[in-house]
Amino acid sequence: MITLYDLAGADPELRFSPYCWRTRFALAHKGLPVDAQPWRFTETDKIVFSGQGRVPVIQDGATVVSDSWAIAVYLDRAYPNASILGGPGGQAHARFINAWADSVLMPGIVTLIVRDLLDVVAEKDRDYFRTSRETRFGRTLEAVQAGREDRVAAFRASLTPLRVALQGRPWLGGAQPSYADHIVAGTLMWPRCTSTFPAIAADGPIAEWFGRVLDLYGGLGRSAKTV
Ligand SMILES: N[C@@H](CCC(=O)N[C@@H](CS)C(=O)NCC(=O)O)C(=O)O
Repeated sequence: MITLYDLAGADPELRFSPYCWRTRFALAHKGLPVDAQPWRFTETDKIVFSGQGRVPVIQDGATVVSDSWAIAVYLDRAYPNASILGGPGGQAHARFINAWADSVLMPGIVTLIVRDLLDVVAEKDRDYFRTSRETRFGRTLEAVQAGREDRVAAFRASLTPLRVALQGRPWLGGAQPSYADHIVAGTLMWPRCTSTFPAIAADGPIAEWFGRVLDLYGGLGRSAKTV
């Protein structure tokens, strides 16, 4: 069984990392059983064997892989059935989606929920979380999140490429879901699990597609713990 080190909150059942969710969906797509171990920000000693300090990390027998993208590439190489990347061309396209999610989608979401995140992280992570994120933003978490009701329309407008890509199509992967779907839906699991603030609109092509992803793999996303 593959072991996944998976970011958890104060509640060990609350799994909320946008990167770990990409890996969870990818593993489920391939039907690979996973032992998803709860990991907290301050538990870097637990993943020191991976040579870095971030999750997801997977251990598959003697093989250790960190970084959600590297894990997706590894999984398709080690377990070619039910491909998530769809060969070199598909991998190149998914690489763009990954870059878009990391450089546009995530920065858009974080300013809507970062103060809410403080309420869900483990007690022992709270100081680290506040200090590291406030250093990054140069402002308090409260100041970063303030005014989100006024900013959410601009965030939703920034999702137009996603909305257009999904119009009349069931999946980003085409007729079947692919890692492109896992990347974007995994990222959207982050606000879904940690905040009651509606980052995405309740209706329209994105909500409909996200609903379909939540129902995949026996309802893996839909049944996940939320605040
Ligand atoms: N590029 C990495 C990013 C991984 C990452 O940043 N993970 C976060 C959890 S969502 C983390 O471990 N953060 C540790 C920290 O902030 O100290 C990937 O795609 O896996």
